[in-house]
Amino acid sequence: MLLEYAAAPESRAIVDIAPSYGLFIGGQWRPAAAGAAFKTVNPASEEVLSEVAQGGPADVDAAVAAARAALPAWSGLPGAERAKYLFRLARLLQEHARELAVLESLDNGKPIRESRDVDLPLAAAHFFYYAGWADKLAYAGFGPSPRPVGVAGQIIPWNFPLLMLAWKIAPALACGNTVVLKPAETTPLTALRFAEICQEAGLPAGVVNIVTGDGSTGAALVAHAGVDKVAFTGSTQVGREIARQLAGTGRRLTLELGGKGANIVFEDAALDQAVEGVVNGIFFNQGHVCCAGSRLLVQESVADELLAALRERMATLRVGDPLDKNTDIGAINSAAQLARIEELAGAGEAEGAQRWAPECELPGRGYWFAPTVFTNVSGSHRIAREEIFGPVLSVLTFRTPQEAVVKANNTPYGLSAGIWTEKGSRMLWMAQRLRAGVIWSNTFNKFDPTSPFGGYQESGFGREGGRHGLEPYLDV
Ligand code: TXE
Repeated sequence: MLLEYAAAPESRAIVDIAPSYGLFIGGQWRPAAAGAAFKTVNPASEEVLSEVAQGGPADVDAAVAAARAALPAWSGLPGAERAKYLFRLARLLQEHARELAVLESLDNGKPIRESRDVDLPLAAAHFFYYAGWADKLAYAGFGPSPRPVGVAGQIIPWNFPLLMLAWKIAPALACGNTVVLKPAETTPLTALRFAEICQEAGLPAGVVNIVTGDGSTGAALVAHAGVDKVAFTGSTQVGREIARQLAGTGRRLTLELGGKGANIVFEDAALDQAVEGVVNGIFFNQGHVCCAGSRLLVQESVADELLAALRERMATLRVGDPLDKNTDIGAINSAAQLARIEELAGAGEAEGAQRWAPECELPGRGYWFAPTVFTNVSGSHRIAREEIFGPVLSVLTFRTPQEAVVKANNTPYGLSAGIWTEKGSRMLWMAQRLRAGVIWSNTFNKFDPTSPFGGYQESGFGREGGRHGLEPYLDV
């Protein structure tokens, strides 16, 4: 399917989507051993984009064997040589950025402005950053000759498909590991395009293997004894299962799971900026963000003023065609995710919270959800406790900084938080007391490859990004 997107004229991107894709194993493309396949659809139109191989245990076995066969040569390369490949991958991501951004928006539903300005630049930046580490591992504080762990089994979600791939693959390769990566079943296309980019970069066969499929494919990868280290980003429920499965096997694991981030606005904050931060915190990427600021904690004295400004701002958000660069909120990634969001929003109303959304016309086909805010929320409500993973904000109020800390920490998660105040001492006081792996001040959803990212408690363990992101992939 050759598509030229008039709606994204600035990119003139032509995306070439094949009618079907195989698995990328040992540098070769092949159908699934059992011949199974699944369809990936455009969530904005419900049209089938392509048919993709459904990897089974035999395919996982072949991919792990290919990764193991490639390991001695890859890990034996001098770091500077591995770095050259990573730099090449980074540059190729930049060269193909326009096309990849359109492909990501088609398969995922996210606004083209975000895939173009956030996902793609950050994915390339991760490869550049970890390329820089490949020949400096001896200086990274892991002893004079840290070794790669071996074959990494990496399972990623659908909210930032290519970016999560970069977070997983770049540090693994820099440290000399080889990889079997399973993309999410609703968003396999950019990972498959990345496999072609690996070929273009001349990456040795078997260093990166892409096995598409659903949860059963992921489970086969986790169960495979030839996988030395599992890296998983996804739901807390599946993360728990994987932790159980790996317990006692001696195989390594990092988990990046859900969140219920608090965006905390004090009365002395620059309220207009805070409104932008709250909007970005929950409506960026349709709220399909593990570190989303899905709970707004606002100081009582400015709650009315802030909420009025927030509603006004929400009324300007444009929901619709992900390929239109004026779109703010794209399509919900799947029918299943839309159903989950609707169920939780329904629970919010049933438990007595007050629901508000601006009037906006949603397209007739595809999966859509209007930006929504709940007030009169109590800490015990499901919408205050459970990850909605959609454009739905729950608002709570507080009077004192102490109360803000208690309410923000009243969650089984611990991934992110935001603090809005003009007072530096208050910001530091809060940051020391919030149980969250990432804390932003007077901003939100800012990412950088030099910064470690990860959670506490049910948000998982292990860090990705920065020097800390090397740790899971090295034996000291
Ligand atoms: O996640 P799953 P789902 C949260 C978010 C969302 C909910 C459900 O709240 O509403 O999870 O999303 C693979 N063994 N997050 O159902 O199932 C699966 O194929 C091994 C937060 O999509 O966890 C996909 O590749 N792998 C999160 C990946 O796991 C398995 C991002 C994630 O899918 C598996 C996504 C199994 N038994 C969802 N079952 C975040 N932290 O950002 C599934 N998978």
